Amino acid sequence: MSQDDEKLRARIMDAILELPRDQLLRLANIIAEENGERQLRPIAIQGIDEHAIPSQSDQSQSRDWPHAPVHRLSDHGTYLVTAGTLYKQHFFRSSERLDFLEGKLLQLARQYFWQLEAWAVFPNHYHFIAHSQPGSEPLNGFLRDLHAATALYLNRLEMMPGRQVWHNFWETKLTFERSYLARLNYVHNNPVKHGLVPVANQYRWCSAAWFERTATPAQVKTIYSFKTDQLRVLDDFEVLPP
Ligand code: NI
Repeated sequence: MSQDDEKLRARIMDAILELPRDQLLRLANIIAEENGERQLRPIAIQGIDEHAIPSQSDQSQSRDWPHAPVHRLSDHGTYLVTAGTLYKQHFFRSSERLDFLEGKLLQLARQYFWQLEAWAVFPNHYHFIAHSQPGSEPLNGFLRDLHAATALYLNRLEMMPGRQVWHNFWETKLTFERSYLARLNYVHNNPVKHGLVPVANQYRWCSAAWFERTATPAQVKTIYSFKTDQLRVLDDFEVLPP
């Protein structure tokens, strides 16, 4: 499949997720007819449960969850990214604001073809590990848009137009398998390091619960067994609970 096809497919899938029920049923009919699968049509329709269709307001359901984790370095580059707010201020200290920041990160990663492998989002900083892929936008552009969109949201909420929200970001290209896997563990479990929860999957705005849901038990066990206390990751943030 060409890159253009991939992009088109991703755009169509995003559009389908937004469709109201009546249009979704029409589309199911069209696909059934195109494929000559008339007998599948009732299944396609029955299979659509109104309550299973995420609504705009249901943040946890409408997340742009990444594809299942791949656990290997990308030929095109795998990066650990950390960004902090200006003076480490707790700008995103509420559930709603963290939802917005995490949601934007997931949405733009998908849109710009960065495959997220681990992430943790806090009121004053975030970390993520992502793979570059063929057709990925440059990391700078991805982060510039993420920071612009989240700063605009925050400044509108607080009526502080033009205020600087983000301080900077730091990226590290990961090139060794072991250091990559150890950093995955570090990011999944970052909410525990910052003292917010006893177990990372209890923290809503990180990848631990998603990772445990999508990876095999053996993969989870392997990655969680990597030592992280000796890692040098830029992470001197005091984090207040949301
Ligand atoms: Ni951190």
